[in-house]
Amino acid sequence: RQNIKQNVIMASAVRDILPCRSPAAHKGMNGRLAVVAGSRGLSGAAAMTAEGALRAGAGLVTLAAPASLQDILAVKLTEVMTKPLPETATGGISQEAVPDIAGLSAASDVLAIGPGLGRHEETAAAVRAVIAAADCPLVIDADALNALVGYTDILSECNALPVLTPHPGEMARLTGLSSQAVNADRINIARQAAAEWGSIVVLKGARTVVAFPDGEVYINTTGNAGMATGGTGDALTGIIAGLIAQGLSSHDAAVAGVYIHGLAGDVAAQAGMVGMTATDLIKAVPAALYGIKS
Ligand code: B4P
Ligand code: MG
Repeated sequence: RQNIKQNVIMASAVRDILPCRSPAAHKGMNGRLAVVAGSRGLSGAAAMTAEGALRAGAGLVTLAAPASLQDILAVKLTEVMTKPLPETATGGISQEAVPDIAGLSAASDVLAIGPGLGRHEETAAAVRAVIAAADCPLVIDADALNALVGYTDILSECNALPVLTPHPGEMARLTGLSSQAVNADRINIARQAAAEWGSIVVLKGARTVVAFPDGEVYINTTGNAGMATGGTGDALTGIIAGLIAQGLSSHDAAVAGVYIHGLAGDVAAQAGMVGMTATDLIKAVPAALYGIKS
């Protein structure tokens, strides 16, 4: 175990990983990305995930959300396409949404699922069906992680290595530990989970840990306490998916994504750390990308 690679994420490595935009690029070359997110009262999480993906450079982003959120999402979002999904009486996606999402995933380079979906059991079952059937790479966050509590074995049915992005509270639910116990041994817990679930595990918080099934671990150094505010996790989900859409492997997108996300938080904090918002961070992603490349 002692010999397993443990790395700090370096700017130079992220620079090498990031895609170079061809001067002749068109939007079709920068990937098609689908986001499955949102429920009644949680439209912001869905919007921020989609915007994080766009700001990371994804070409075309489609947000699939419960039908009753369509009007509000159309006002919030300008560049993102929306797809209305069948919903439960409580305003979360229903089982009938599963074939629609399967069709969307077949036409997408990556699917980000989870932010703001809510915890209704029918929604959770639909999420599990989507994860088991998806035929593109997945980024799994928030309520899609909650849907996996007791069902992590379905992750082995994924075609590509899924990226899971739990905060310590979500990791605690998935492992049965307390969040204090998770935080007390972050590297080993992320590493064990990655091996057990056959997944890339991004354990968030100050010094986010990215762990791979072979035991390789990366620790992030960007970011600041101003990011401890609602929605920054949704932005990360979008950023990682946005990098996969542009052709990065899930491995490279997870490593580069957490670095870029933290750097965007650092850029946003230059205007004041306390009181910065997730929207400020999302708007700073292009400057963070530019800073890494130049
Ligand atoms: P939820 O209510 O599920 O919150 P959320 O919708 O997931 O919020 P969001 O998506 O914006 O934030 P996320 O944490 O995903 O859960 C919140 C609850 O979870 C808390 O009340 C708490 O109980 C528990 N919890 C969360 N974080 C915890 C922690 N570190 N220790 C113990 N319990 C915790 O994403 C936030 C993003 O900001 C991540 O990318 C993270 O790495 C970054 N970030 C946050 N604080 C940072 C810091 N100090 N330095 C650098 N980066 C930081
Ligand atoms: Mg979150």
